Amino acid sequence: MRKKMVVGNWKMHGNLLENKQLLDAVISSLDGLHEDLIAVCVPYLYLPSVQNQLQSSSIAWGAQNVSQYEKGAYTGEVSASMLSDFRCQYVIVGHSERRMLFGENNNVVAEKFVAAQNAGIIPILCVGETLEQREAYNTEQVIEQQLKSVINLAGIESLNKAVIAYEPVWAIGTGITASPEQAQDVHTFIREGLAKQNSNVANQVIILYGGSVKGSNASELFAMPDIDGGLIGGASLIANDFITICRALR
Ligand code: G2H
Repeated sequence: MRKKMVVGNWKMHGNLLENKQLLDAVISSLDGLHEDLIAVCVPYLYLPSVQNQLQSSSIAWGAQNVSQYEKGAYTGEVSASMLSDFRCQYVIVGHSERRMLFGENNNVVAEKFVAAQNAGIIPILCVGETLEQREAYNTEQVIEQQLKSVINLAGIESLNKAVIAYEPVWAIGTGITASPEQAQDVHTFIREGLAKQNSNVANQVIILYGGSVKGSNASELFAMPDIDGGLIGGASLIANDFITICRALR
């Protein structure tokens, strides 16, 4: 039986006070009361304070990006071992904002995936198509290629220690959510594609849906058989919404 999971992706939002208030509310509603995996991926600078606040709770934390390099003259970069110093359990790799705004291609994303795993951190690998690609009926091809780059570099069994997040780019921060059926179709495609290579990996890998998930639509998305939870952006910044989304896992 796969675990269910909700991950908040705070993106470039928050400050010390707001973060504390948000996590206070989340801890008081969810700590110890859920069997599911709940995590927040926060801006690097806030990792020490978030670690401090969450370390004795059942809520995990992580980062939103990581360097593909171990160490060296890479001004401004943060390595996976640095994230380990702050006990990050997760790191998002290949978010479409990184791919589109910061030029990360499939090869770089695969290297970041490996760097995270080498440091014992679980990568949350984001895949998804743009509107243009969907309208050109290229969704499956795009996602297949995004997964293939990682599998070619790290091997299919690397997905035993990873999470996949399907995030259609056209649904990110737009208020447009993929319908549960649209999302399920892609999740099935991903799982069936993996099953052809390794059925154990396919059965156990957590596949999250991300893209304008809110308290009001989480239940119907999470009710789909291959949607194991969500990667939540905007709504993860609003305590009540995030708590409602976490509760929608059951
Ligand atoms: C997709 C998602 C979180 P939002 O980027 O990764 O953000 O829920 O705001 O669409």
